[in-house]
Amino acid sequence: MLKQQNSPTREIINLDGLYHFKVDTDRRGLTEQWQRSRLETTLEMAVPASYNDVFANKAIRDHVGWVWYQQDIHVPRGWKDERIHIRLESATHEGRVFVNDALVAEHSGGYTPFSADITDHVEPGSTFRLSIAVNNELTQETIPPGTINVTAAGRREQRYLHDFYNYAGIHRSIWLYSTPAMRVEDITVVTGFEGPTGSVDYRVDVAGSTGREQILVKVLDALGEEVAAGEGAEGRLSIPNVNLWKPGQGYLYDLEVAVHENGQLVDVYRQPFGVRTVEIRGAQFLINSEPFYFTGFGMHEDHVTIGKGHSSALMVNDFQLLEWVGANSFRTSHYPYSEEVMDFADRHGIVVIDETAAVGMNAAFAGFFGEGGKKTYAEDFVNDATAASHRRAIQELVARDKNHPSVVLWSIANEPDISEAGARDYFLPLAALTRELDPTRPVGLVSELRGTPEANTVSDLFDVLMLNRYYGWYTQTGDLESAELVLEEELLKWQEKYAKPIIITEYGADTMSGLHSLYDQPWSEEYQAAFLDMYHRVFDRVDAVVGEHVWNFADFQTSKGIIRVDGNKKGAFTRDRRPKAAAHLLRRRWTGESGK
Ligand code: GCB
Repeated sequence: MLKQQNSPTREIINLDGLYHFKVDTDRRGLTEQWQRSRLETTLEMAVPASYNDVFANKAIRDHVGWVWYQQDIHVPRGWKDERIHIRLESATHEGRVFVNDALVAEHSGGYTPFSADITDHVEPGSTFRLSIAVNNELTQETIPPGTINVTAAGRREQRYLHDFYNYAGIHRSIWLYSTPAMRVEDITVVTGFEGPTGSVDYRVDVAGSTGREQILVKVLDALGEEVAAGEGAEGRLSIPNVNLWKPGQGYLYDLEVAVHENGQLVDVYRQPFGVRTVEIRGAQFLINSEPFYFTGFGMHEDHVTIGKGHSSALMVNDFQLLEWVGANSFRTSHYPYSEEVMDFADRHGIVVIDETAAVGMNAAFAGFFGEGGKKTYAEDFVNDATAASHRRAIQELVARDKNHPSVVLWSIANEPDISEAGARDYFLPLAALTRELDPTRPVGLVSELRGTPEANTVSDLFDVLMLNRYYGWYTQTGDLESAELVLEEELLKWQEKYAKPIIITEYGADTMSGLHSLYDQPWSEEYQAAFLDMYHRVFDRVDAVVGEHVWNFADFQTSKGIIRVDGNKKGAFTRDRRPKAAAHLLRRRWTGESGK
């Protein structure tokens, strides 16, 4: 799916800002068709942002169900002969879009974009009423899954087994845009190189084809100079003296695709891309045929007040801190991040492990909620409907992110149960689907402690082993000596059994910024630093370890619970992005001499 773009044949209007906002407390909005008139409300809500922390209102923060956004939108008079589209970069977790009275789009999956052609519903030169209903409910049919309970006090309550707050709303931008009737609908770019010559295999899909169009393509370098050209919907182009996209050096080209008819330009679209290769060889992860070692974090889209809302200023600051600390990569734990983040990573040479929102699919975690003995792959938890949503989540992620050079690895789930009967049948088709959609990138799944080298039934299905480990925190608490022994022992078993690259996708300790101790005191800054230091010693002794992602980049909000104190505090930075002692330690390792 292509993003909206300004070009000589297309125009875009950003629809961010304040919307009339109404919480559908009694679940009446859809049946009463609130889109048909002005919302009865005095509340206003900003897009993009999570609504939860914006109002000083517990009922809004804890609301389970639909909320409505509404605004009048003007359509430019100059768009008379154009197709007119609306695109939401996300609506978390389910969105319905109405133009005046009509439903024009519905989408489930809170972190991927969707769009609709609304030409037949609007009049250029006039105004329409845009209403967007957004539902935050998580069920067995959603990714991530969840359940809705009624509390003893009669309140509907959202439960879920993942460890981040269920922020909701319109987290990313909304766009109105025009295209010609015949237009570039999709572009796929796959790159390679031989010596100094880059290769670009491209495919263009055209919508509204008249059957008489001519497709012309050009490769433009970073200065806008043409370096290759061709014709046709598919083909291979060569770039002499190619500038590779490399970690730390995000060199980008544009593939300019022009659709002509009768010698006239009909549509033109520029798709940025980088020339690079990714390959697994034995236990090595190669980018451009060179071994790559991942340093960085599992992150979250999470900030004070705006929750999971995108902010360009805060995004730039996060990337600045990644650079300061010497991180070369991150994982989009535990859902696809905003398209602006992916574009920024491309431009700045930051390597990304791109993850679906399949998180919390593990009955073992239900124990925390007093629901021991539950099964994961069962009618009342991860079932066929969950699998269907999971397939869609993978399809939408690959469709959105396939052309990003920064993305080097797909992570199709975080910490599902991988040893229970049912796990292999569940993941085998999903791994195959991901490879079919994108044969060029390795595929993995992130696993937790219980999926040991002996017990798991799925690790052979994947190209990379991504492991989350918390020895010294959840087990061997405060005992780093023992933790060091069991960690090393386990990693050596993985290395021996699978001979695949291992990325430690999570390791970390909750830490109260400002708490100090002379002893191995969990929650102190010293303990977090000693914990990370110990893991690093072990990583440096295990050859198959090709990456270390600390959990987490920054403290983040979670649902309430007795093991969280106003959120998860495993950040190297606080929630307002101040460095803990651990951040300085990581900086020394990742920018200095020590380390692999
Ligand atoms: C994990 C999860 C992550 C949690 C983390 C923790 O294994 O993948 O979402 O936040 O542990 O801090 O417990």
